[in-house]
Amino acid sequence: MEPEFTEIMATSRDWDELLWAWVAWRNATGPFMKDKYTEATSLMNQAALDNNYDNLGSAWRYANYEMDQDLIDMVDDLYDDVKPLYEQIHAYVRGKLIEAYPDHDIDPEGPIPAHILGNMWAQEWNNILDIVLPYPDSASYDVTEAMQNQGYTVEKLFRLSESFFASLGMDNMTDTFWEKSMMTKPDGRNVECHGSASDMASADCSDFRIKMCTQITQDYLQTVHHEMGHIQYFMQYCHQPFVFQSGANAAFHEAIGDTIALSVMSPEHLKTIGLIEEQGAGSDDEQQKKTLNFLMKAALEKVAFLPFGYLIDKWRWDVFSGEITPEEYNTKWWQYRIKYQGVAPPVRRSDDDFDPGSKYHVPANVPYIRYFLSFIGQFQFHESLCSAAGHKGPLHACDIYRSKDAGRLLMSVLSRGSSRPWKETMQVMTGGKQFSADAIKEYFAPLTKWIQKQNKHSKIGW
Ligand code: X8Z
Ligand code: ZN
Repeated sequence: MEPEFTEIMATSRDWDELLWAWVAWRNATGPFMKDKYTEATSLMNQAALDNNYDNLGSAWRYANYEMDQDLIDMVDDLYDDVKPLYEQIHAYVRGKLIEAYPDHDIDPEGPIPAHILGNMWAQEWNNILDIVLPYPDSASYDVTEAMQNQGYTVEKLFRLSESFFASLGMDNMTDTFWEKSMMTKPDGRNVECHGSASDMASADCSDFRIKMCTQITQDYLQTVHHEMGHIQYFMQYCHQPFVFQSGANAAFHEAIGDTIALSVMSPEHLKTIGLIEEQGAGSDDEQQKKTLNFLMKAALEKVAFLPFGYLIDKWRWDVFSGEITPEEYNTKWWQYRIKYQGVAPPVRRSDDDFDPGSKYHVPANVPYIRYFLSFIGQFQFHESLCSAAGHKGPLHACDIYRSKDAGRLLMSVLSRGSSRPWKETMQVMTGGKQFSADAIKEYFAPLTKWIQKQNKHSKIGW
């Protein structure tokens, strides 16, 4: 997968090549897993039952949120709240893809073929920004090229992230971190490349490590911050009794690095670190074009992800409860992909295929709803850190760099670990007890207004 297939999916604009990679990855993963997955599900359900849970889904919801049906209701409500925003982005992107691939009839009122969105699972779409950019003559905020032109190294990405956290008054990475992390793909042996951060539970709080196969692209810059957010969390709650050495809930853990990255990737900050050129303020009109370009890039990352983040565990919860039977695994998978994401398989799928198996977290058995909640919560966190930092102006323009006040608030939240119920920690962080889509909607409000106008004559939905 990394780096070759990741790169093809991100950069190729050749329909057939993309299709080849899309099918090859699924052929190489799913079919071998299907029977094992069925067996593992039944064993894990039995274990959940033995521990007095209804099934594994219920055990996961309880372990990560101390909730069960109320968690399902909560994410359903959040999804309903962001759906109109997603549908607008979806319709706009579909229109642009129809222009970009004129020889393939993409239905202007249907789902989008899943292989042309810049990512193997169509989970984030920022890699097709070039196709979708609202104002191609104005600045684009994709920094991959700038990073490569400036000779960025992997170590530089990690140091950049470390220094942002440090600017808030937080700790640097430990010596052991630098010695024992795996930051690039090694030669001569196979490794699991999917990014991860590990708390090695050393008594003196010194051993924390990241494992990644880092390349010099914007996606990896994002992932470096994501993983370092996990490490900062580990370090901040390390003094807690062992049982409290975890996130307020699983979604908090996922949201910390991403929250920081919202500042790092802001236009202001990218100028500060020289990844985009300092341009004169320009006319109001020019300024607005730049803002829309920037927000489009961010929406392709953050809004496009939401239904994907939602449906993986929708599917697994239904698998674990028995609502979906093994014979229906792949059919239902695609029903959910079409229903929630509005993406369709580019070639016929069969019952022998097992397409959920192509996504790391399914065979690795990592719950996924945490990312859906993180992608909503990180905007709430960003908003409250920005207000702690005294930011004035639109949310998307905020950069909390060097704000010790924002750092103090963040550390007060991280250092609690899971020693308090998450709703109480949410209140410390945001002033309210709940996840709410208000912040993400506010962040994208200028884009939403613009895109609604562009979509006036398009069908919304599929
Ligand atoms: O798996 C991850 C992290 C490790 S916790 C790299 N993420 C999800 C994914 O890659 O599918 C981060 C965003 C969503
Ligand atoms: Zn993570």
